[in-house]
Amino acid sequence: MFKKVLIANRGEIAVRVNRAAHELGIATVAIFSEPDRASLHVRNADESFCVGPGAAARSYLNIPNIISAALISGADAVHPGYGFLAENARFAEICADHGLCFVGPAPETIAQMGDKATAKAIMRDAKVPTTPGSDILASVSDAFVAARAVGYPVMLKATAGGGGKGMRAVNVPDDLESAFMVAQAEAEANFKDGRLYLEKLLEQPRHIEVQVLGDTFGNVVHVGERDCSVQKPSHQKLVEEAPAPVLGDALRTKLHRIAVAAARAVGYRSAGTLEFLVSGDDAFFMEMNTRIQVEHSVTEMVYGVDLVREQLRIAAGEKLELAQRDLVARGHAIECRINAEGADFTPAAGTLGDVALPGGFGVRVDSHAYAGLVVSPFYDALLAKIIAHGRTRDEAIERMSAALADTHLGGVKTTVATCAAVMRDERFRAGGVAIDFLPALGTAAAASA
Ligand code: MV4
Repeated sequence: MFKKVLIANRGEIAVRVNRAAHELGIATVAIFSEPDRASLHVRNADESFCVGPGAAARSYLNIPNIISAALISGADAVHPGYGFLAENARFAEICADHGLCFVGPAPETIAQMGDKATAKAIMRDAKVPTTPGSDILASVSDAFVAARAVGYPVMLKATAGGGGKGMRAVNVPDDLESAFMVAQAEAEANFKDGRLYLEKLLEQPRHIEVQVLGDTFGNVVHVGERDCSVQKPSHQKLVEEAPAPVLGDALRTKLHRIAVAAARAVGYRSAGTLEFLVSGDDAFFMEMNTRIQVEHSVTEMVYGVDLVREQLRIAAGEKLELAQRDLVARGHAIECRINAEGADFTPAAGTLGDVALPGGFGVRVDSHAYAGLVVSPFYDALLAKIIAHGRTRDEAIERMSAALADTHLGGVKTTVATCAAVMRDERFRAGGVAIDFLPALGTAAAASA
């Protein structure tokens, strides 16, 4: 096992990785930006290095400084968490070049899955169902031919995208040319890569993703699915749950089987997620995330598996501890993301005053929040993840509602009330809402206010 791991992240995930490392007897090195000096992840780590000023580009994305911190501290591994450098193939390669084990898949896998059109082509070749659509579009006239072939409405997507940037829905041929130009410009501006492809637009799909684990010996298991359909207009998730509600056993089993086949097809190592859009009885591969995800905790609650521990063990060359038959879902878990955000999900900065987080039977809180924490505008607004586990989905919802009522975060606006409104909502309680649920709820709340 590793002796020392550098955690190339901040916030709740840095705290989470620190904990898993300590449980395995691994010493930890935190990195921090100047405004993060007093952070919980810094306090909890065995040693720490300042890697630059507040702007992420100069600290948490500053590869030379992070590598220097790892080498000076004598770390033998780097855990990237999520966001920042987690899906940067070049960073993974640079770690290896410096004798540091990157806790994640091979750089080539990160690069292949990072290019969405390439990922889709690989999955199609591996017989994974993909949304009908085109390869890279060389021109607007290519787009007209492809759109006519799959039939309107269509979705234009940036191959360097993911998460919704450079994406445009097109309902009629008349709108295709301008949408193409806008999507291309957006992709070029955001990713320095304006290449687009298109797909048949799926109506009211659900976002269902499957957790996988692969080791260096070619063993691959799935750890069930999560429903992450409750998303903000910015495509950020707000509420996630496992297992997915109102999903037939046949489709559930099929998703699990497809995910394992997909992970095997790319020789996947570490924890990864296959994202699907589910529409009726059809499921289509959307993207593969080659990192630990924010919402990994709902899977952990239902399966009793520590996914970060598994990532560390796999990276150290150990075999998967669990066979597929040992992985049995128990009950239901729901996660609410508590962000420092005002109405309409606009970022809220400030200093946390009063902090009282929930707890008790079946409640888990992953957080770096403490009274006096300065919530800066530099980073992701996530303050805490509240996870409620119950024997049934109804029990998990009631437990979450009670936990949210016990959540007090003074000094900044948060998503607590929005999450509570989701828990009360009849459509959410019935289960199986589509991706347009939260934007519609937001509109309804605004109309009644
Ligand atoms: C789609 C789609 C409908 N049809 N693709 C959004 C982010 C990116 N990862 C893919 N996304 C979508 N792709 C086709 N062919 C609808 C979305 C989408 C979405 C997907 C998951 C969760 C929330 C979403 C919100 C809006 C659009």
